Amino acid sequence: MKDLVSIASNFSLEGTVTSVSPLGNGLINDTYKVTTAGDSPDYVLQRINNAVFPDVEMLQRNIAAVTGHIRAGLIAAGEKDIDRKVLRFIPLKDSQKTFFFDGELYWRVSVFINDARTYETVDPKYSFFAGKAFGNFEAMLSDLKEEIGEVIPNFHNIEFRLWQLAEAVKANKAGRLTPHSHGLHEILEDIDAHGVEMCKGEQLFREGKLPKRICHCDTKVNNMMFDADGNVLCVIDLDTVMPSFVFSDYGDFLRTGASTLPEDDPDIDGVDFRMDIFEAFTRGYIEGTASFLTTVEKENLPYAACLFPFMQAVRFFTDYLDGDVYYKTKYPDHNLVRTRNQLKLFHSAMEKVPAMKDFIAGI
Ligand code: GN1
Ligand code: MG
Repeated sequence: MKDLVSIASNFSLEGTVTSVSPLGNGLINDTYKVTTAGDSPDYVLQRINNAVFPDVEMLQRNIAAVTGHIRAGLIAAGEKDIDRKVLRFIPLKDSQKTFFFDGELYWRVSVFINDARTYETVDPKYSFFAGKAFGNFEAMLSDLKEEIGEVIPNFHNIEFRLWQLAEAVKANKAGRLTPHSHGLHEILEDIDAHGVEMCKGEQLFREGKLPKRICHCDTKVNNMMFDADGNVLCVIDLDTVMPSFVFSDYGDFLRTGASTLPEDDPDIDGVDFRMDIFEAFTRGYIEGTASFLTTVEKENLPYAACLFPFMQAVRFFTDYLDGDVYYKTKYPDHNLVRTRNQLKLFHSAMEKVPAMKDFIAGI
């Protein structure tokens, strides 16, 4: 294990470091809490997963632009306690860079937010707050001048994800697709039957009817910090912030928040799309985005609620055929179970599209 205290000592921290200990349960980066003596702030030290994010310069430039803009907006609005409402990354001692390369691994440090917590599941009340907070996040970034790079190109482009699946089928790297492989061809047929319909967003974009905006692109509920009274403090995990359709943030939250079961639960029949969470989150999201959301975007929110479980099924199934090289798996068919789970959620959401449309029309 690297000497974490000496890695942290490359950053301009206030105070004396007393301990470094593991923090959180992220799947991509390794995260630690850096505790300092006395009244100095504590910090979060992270090892950046350089395989998933090869362009660390761009990654940190994006995050600096986003956090700097939100910070300026909060100051202009007369907000207090700003270091708990937006992340602050710490530069190195000898340069303005906000990451440190130790010759092998990349590291960064931000201020630790005191007296805050995250949640793994949501009730309708919290999903309303989450909708509003993710909507506000996009609203705050709607007048950002700096260019934000596509840190993972085509990340939420379903046409690209379907192309990747077709390539995985052709290559059949893990040899999992055989004429007799049970159920796999049915999955491909199911995906194929809905592919064109699910590419509607990309089509609207080509027709000039749908904008790209700066989105968070990883809007799981546990990426939001709440204070002790249940108020939203800020949005965290800003690695995937990039230009995308608003469908990304709206749809990916519901994919996790509105499912009756976790994304890898093998009880496929028990997977269902929850309308109570949908309604509360949608109400919050529409309130938070009132300043910019267009009619086309608003009318297609039910499509987004279907697109994200569909896209996740495509991504999981691609990885299954590739031999489990992208997502961490705990058993051989883990990605296949995830695929079936997400396809079930997709169909459940599809059935509820008319009800979703009625609800949105009534707001
Ligand atoms: C990955 O690691 P985590 O859980 O934050 C993935 C998301 C998927 C998610 C599925 C960079 O996110 O896009 O929705 O798994 N992140 C990346 O659980 O690929
Ligand atoms: Mg993440």
